[in-house]
Amino acid sequence: MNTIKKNTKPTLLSGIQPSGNLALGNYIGAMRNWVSLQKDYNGIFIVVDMHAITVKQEPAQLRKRCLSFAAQYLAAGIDPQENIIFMQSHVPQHAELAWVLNCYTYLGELNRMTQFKDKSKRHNDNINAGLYTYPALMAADILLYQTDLVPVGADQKQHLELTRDLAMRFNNAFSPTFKVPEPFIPKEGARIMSLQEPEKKMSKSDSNENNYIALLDPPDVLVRKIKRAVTDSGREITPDSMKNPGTGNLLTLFAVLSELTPKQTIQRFEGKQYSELKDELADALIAFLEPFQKRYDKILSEKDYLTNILEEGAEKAQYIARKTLSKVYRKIGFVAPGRS
Ligand code: ATP
Ligand code: LTN
Repeated sequence: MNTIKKNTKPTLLSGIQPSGNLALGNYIGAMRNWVSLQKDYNGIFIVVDMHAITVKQEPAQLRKRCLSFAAQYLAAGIDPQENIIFMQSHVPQHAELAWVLNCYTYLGELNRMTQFKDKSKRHNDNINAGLYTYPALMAADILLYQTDLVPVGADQKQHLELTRDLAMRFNNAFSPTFKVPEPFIPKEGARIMSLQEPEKKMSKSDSNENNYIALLDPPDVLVRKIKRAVTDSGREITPDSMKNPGTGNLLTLFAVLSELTPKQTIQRFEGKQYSELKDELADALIAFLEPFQKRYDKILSEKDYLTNILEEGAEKAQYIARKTLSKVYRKIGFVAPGRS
């Protein structure tokens, strides 16, 4: 009798660029769902270093941050025994498939990408070709692994739609090659807003550190950032507070961290002063981040542990990626090495 059980779990894949300091928006919009979904999927979690260089990075800092991000994936609760965790640049098939997909992506499609438009404005001294073709590399990340589900924040919806279009375009032009992935965008917290400028999203590489909570911020910094967060000009929480960008954002943060619905959160704070919401939110944040930071410090103190996980992750990833890429090369008409 065959005792080897076939692994029939679907594949879940996501990645974050090691730019800036991993922030609460990234955790709530993306990582939290990686953790909660991992038991039902084969998880693949990537530190997308190649995407990070689409904006200027200081090499020594980038090197440190890549390892720090991997350690934070683990500290958040990604189980390295059950999932594949690796650095994008350790698996050359990402760049290779990205090139092919670039040749099936229309300029009109790339011109519509809002992330490109936003980043071109923010980095107008460095509007490079990589920033423009970024979505083809992201599609390669996803399609190489025959991914079923991609948990991301709301800002990535457009990139996911392009990924799906590219998969279908390729499958139709040749024959079924790629699985067409589904996005997973959470109902609550898909778009956490900036603390000081709540009309824009919280972003880990914001030049103003007061705009975001970093997962590695020490308690006194957390408290200070929450105290300074912008609310509306009222004083007390009302059912309408959810609609205000600043106050609503703080209520959403509290709801997510305390696992309450928005309605339960309003009930809890209705009639209370904004300062009470801020105090309770700061306490909830400290209760969540302190153990996270302890786990992080421990992981970083065992350097080989992380290096081994990443090495093993890259090996497993390459095994899967090679299979998809060789299919793609065959279908588009490249001659396999050693054949004539
Ligand atoms: P950067 O400022 O470096 O561009 P970012 O904070 O926008 O970074 P990304 O690396 O683009 O982060 O995103 C990583 C993941 O976090 C993605 O799934 C993205 O959708 C999610 N995410 C980013 N910002 C937020 C946010 N404010 N609210 C919810 N999810 C977010
Ligand atoms: N573009 C994403 C990061 C990213 C990603 C991925 C997310 C790169 N490759 C694959 C999910 C799956 C962003 O958040 N800016």
